[in-house]
Amino acid sequence: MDCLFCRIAAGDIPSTKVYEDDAILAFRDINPQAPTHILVIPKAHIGSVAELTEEHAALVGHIFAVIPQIARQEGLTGGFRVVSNCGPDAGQSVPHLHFHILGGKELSLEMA
Ligand code: DGP
Repeated sequence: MDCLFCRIAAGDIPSTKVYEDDAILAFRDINPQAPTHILVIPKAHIGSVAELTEEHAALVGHIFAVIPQIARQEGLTGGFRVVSNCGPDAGQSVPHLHFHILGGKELSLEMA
């Protein structure tokens, strides 16, 4: 399958990595919406949150154990936001599950 984030996970397309292990990769967003804007992805292809099942519980748990590590590493002491856009109404533009970590400034509370 020709998936942009699968290609980034495979190293075929370069990215600025901030964390990597066997299961997941975190890298800087190419179009940052905040001073710190990182994407966390599973290396295995999952389309979005809409495709998650109990089968993915350990993987999602792992992602959410690593997110605070990344936030600490990035010095986001004032807080941060975790966002996953799911489907067209949410503006998902890359159909591979990803969690945005946004921080480094006071973020707007606007949600829609
Ligand atoms: P979303 O709109 O939630 O699907 O977020 C997709 C994000 O992916 C968007 O913030 C921009 C980012 N992005 C798209 N293409 C690339 C790329 O080639 N490299 C990196 N680092 N980020 C990308």
